[in-house]
Amino acid sequence: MAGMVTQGATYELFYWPSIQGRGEFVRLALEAAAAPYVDVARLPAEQGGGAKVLTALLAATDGGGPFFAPPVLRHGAVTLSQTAAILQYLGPRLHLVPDDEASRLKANHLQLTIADFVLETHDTHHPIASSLYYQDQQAEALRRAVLFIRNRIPKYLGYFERVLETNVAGGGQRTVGAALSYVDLSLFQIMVGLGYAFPRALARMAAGLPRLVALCDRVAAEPAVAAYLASPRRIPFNEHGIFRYYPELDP
Ligand SMILES: N[C@@H](CCC(=O)N[C@@H](CS)C(=O)NCC(=O)O)C(=O)O
Repeated sequence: MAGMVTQGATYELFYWPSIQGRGEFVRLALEAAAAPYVDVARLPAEQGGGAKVLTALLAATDGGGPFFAPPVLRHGAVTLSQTAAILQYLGPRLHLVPDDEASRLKANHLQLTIADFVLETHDTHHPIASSLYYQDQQAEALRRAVLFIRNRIPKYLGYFERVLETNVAGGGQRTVGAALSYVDLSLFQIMVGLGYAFPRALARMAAGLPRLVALCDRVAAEPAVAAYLASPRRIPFNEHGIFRYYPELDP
């Protein structure tokens, strides 16, 4: 069993070194659980780090590869990509998901919904192609962002607000089960990310999302999370990641 082989191994995260991006959902889980991990591409090149290490890992065909895109997690004999799959793997090991199968399936489907939301968020500034500069698709971005703010943010956040409300075990305070889960951590990241990228829109919606706002505050106050957020390990938001602040997209 892979679990036996990997027991005790340090977690290795491979992700772009200068952005939070999708890697942040994995970093938050590792940090909240105080798990020993190395953010490999952020190490200096002489210590085996740098973006080239990441691109080499994506292309490698041993150990389960090649991989389409980061983040990638390596843990002993296991290497896997796709944020939701990585969190599905980490959840039980980091005690960030309940023990029962129904809860684990629920956490996974919620995380996949978050992945859809993340892609739509990315597409507000890159609605035509990731390979083009924002400035070369700004007209389309303006049209997309208006509809994202009007229709999609309310639909996604309204959905997660209802998920919190209907999770009886969590008393309206947790998305899955009674304790902190990786889905809670990811929703925290969604809320702070949207708050960075669309501060005006989110401020208008906050009153209608009391459970999500409270969840966000609670996650930020978790001692391990608070220590992480205050540390240099937390890369500041910037205009290279998923959540970008372009004032014209948030009128
Ligand atoms: N569904 C994947 C998406 C992965 C992804 O799009 N990764 C970005 C960085 S955040 C990337 O480098 N993509 C390269 C590409 O799509 O060509 C996940 O959730 O992990």
